[in-house]
Amino acid sequence: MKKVDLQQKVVTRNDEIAAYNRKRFDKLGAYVINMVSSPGSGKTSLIEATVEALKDEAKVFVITGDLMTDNDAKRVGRHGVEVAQVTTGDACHLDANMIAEKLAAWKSQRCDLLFIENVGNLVCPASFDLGEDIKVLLISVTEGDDKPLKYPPMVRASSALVISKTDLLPYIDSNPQVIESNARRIRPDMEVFKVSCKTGEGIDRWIDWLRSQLEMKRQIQNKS
Ligand SMILES: Nc1nc2c(ncn2[C@@H]2O[C@H](COP(=O)(O)OP(=O)(O)O)[C@@H](O)[C@H]2O)c(=O)[nH]1
Ligand SMILES: [Mg+2]
Repeated sequence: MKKVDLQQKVVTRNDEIAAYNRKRFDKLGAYVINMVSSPGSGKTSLIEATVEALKDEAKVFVITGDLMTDNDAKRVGRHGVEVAQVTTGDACHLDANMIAEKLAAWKSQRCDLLFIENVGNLVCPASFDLGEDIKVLLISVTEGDDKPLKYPPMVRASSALVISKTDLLPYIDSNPQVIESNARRIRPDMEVFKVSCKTGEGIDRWIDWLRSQLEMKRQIQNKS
């Protein structure tokens, strides 16, 4: 019983800080994506491809999260955008306070798109709001078509699903239609993309959708 109370308190405190982050993001004009997946699904690769496509038309920032190393920050930084690494030590997810600390160090007054790459984990990041606009879930075709059914809280929390590494389909037993329909059983309104960062297949549609999301956020902010 005590454990449940403590967990509830932690999540409530996190939600308060996430609300503060959300205000900061709105001030910066940032559309914020919390990228979630199991380790190795291709989060950093998709962020790199997206940064390359959008960096001349939008101010993009990236926060990468891992238990150890700044490998991902280095990878993304090579594309010429501002990037900060959070190393969580032994924590299996990012929390709102880790993001608030990075925000406090920011000098920039404007950002159009912020990617937060969460720690690779299909469980805990579902419970921790960072102040983002949306969560985007990646599931690669190598992970097993039933994964959406096994991790329903993460699917429910995510507005979009990216089925990644489609270039590997000829070599493995996977059907992306089944991954999609399993995800839609849990969240019918999900936006679904099928992409390969290796061949570039599907990246254009992802980028066009992101552009429409950025425009929508701009219009909402102009009205308020
Ligand atoms: N074949 C193939 N490999 C990919 C693709 N995207 C990422 N990878 C590889 O998958 C591994 C993990 O990718 P990474 O972006 O680091 O995943 P993360 O851990 O989710 O950030 C790396 O070896 C990538 O080169 C893809 O579309 N096709
Ligand atoms: Mg990564």
